[in-house]
Amino acid sequence: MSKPVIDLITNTNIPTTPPIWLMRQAGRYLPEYRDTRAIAGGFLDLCYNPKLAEEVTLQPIRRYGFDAAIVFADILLIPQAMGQKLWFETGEGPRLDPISSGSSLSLARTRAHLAPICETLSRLTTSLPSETTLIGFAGAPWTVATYMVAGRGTPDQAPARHLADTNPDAFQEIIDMLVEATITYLADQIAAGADMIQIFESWAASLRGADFERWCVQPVKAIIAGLRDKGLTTPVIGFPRGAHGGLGAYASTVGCDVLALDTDVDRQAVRDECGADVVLQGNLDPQILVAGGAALDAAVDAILDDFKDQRFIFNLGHGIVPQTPPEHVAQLVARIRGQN
Ligand code: 1CP
Repeated sequence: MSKPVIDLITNTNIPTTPPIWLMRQAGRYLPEYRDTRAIAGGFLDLCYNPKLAEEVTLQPIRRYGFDAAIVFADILLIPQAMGQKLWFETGEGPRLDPISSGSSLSLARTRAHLAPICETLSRLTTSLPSETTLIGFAGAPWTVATYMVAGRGTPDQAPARHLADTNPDAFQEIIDMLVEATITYLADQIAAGADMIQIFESWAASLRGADFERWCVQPVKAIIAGLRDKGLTTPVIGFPRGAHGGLGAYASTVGCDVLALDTDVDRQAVRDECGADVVLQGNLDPQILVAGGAALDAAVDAILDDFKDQRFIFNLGHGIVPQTPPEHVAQLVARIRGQN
């Protein structure tokens, strides 16, 4: 059977109903996810357990029939695979032993370390409905490096910016190692069965001008080129969250097939700027999904109207938040599919 998301990318037809999936669609807003995570022990145990990671990837597909499933994993597994210590503080988020160069990192064991994620993907190729697109992913090097240098999530990415400004050679070394590890990891995900790849640049907003070009654009361009050099034509979704202007140029320079838009993007401007060649994805505000009701219906209708003449994948502008009522997600899907 054909897959609506892949058909959209490979054909030029515009379907009457756009395909839909949601960033962070597997997660804490679902009671069945919380149950499975408790069985696994912790978040990282869940990521490295192919059977349970498969289960949580399938949970939102069973509930809502999304057109795509994203493998359950995290962007910070790559630094861990390179030898950096990683743990999750309950209720707070990721923690890593901070680094200021690549000297303590190694690429020797990344494939073996990340093999369980590829096993999750390979299991999903048989358990997912045949029409559901399977998405693999990685973080973009800049975004991943912001966590590696700071040792945690930061509001302004100041530690990574400081290292890039004061010791660009050391920072470049970290970025180059991430590019190489990410090409290998994504190629392995594709070999295991991923139909499509998303590259999350969640912290693009902290860089401008030449810094944005050097640390955000060039590394993602190198990753996509690295995949193409291996003969892999798998579609890639770029997501430069908070990038200031120039989204059309970003998409054409990095060479992504789909451009994911964050909540703050002006949809009409980006549609005009990108033209018909790039498939767009996005950009419902996750907070409107928490609100539900008439506000949700109106926001969905506005997006459908703005993109009615455009190849488009419905998604959020950032990940689902844990306080989202699951029934609001059902309302969203029904609205898009014209059932309410
Ligand atoms: O169960 C839990 O309590 C852990 C919460 C959680 C989950 C469900 C984390 C910790 N990661 C994930 C899974 C995850 N992360 C997925 C797969 C599932 C899906 O989308 O359905 C994906 C694609 C990610 C990607 C990810 N991790 C990003 C990029 C997207 C984004 O949200 O901007 C980032 C920045 C991370 C780091 C991370 N991992 C977890 C948290 C809480 C964070 C953010 C930390 C911070 O900066 O505050």
